[in-house]
Amino acid sequence: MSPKGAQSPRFELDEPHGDRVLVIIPTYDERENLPLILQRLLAAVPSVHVLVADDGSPDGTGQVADEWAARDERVHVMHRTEKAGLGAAYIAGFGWGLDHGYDVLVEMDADGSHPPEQLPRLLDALQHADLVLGSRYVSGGQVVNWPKHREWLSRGGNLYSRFALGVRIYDITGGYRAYRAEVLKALALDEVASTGYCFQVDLAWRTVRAGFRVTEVPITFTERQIGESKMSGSIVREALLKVTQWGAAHRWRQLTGVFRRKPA
Ligand SMILES: Nc1nc2c(ncn2[C@@H]2O[C@H](COP(=O)(O)OP(=O)(O)OP(=O)(O)O)[C@@H](O)[C@H]2O)c(=O)[nH]1
Ligand SMILES: [Mg+2]
Repeated sequence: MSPKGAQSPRFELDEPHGDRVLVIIPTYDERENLPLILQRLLAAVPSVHVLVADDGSPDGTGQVADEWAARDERVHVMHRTEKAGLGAAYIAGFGWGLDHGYDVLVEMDADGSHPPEQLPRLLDALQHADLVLGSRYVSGGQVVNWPKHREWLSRGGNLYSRFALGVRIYDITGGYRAYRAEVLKALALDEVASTGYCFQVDLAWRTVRAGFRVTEVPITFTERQIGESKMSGSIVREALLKVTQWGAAHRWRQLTGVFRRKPA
């Protein structure tokens, strides 16, 4: 334990791990949420840097981010011109983070659903993994205040993905995760076209297929209290269609691999 460990349960990032961590927060109309999440995050893990990737939010979230960046050098802002979806914002954010030499890139929503206080758990697990998923559906994970239909949609999507893709990941749609930079450097990010939840499945699936170590740690996911969800029917349809296609392609590769294998 670090000498400060007794007084503060906070993760002393510079001491045990020495990784440069960038937390990417994509925003669209999160004017009220952004200051709350930045405050919590920078208090919980003061050594991280933050990149707010804003898609020209009409409510002025981009200006709020600029004000923070002007008074805190850990905070950076990427202004994008139009709403192009969560996936595109993350891809741009990852590119920025890799260009700036960060070792670890974290995904976190702005709406408070992903508790920054649990980030140390993800970062600790990353010492023995290449991608750590904050998971609502492993032992110790929790969902708070979510309407039942949203929880069942999420659980159903995860169950379907697990069987379609044949991976033992219980929360592959979740968006609270930490990547080692090596993973993102190895993946062909410019080929990723998924936008909604499907983006999360897409990246985890590419990570698994590339042979990296993926692990899950429990998180407490809390429904947003302020602002509106950007979840939509088209996001669900995109995920269903793509996961089915990836699963079918995977099974086909397995099957043709069996037939191509020479007898001993
Ligand atoms: N830059 C950018 N951020 C987005 C876009 N769509 C959503 N976001 C952000 O992505 C994060 C997750 O979006 P939410 O609307 O909370 O969607 P969700 O968490 O998948 O769905 P809920 O569980 O219903 O809240 C939030 O920080 C949003 O502001 C987008 O098109 N561009
Ligand atoms: Mg949300």
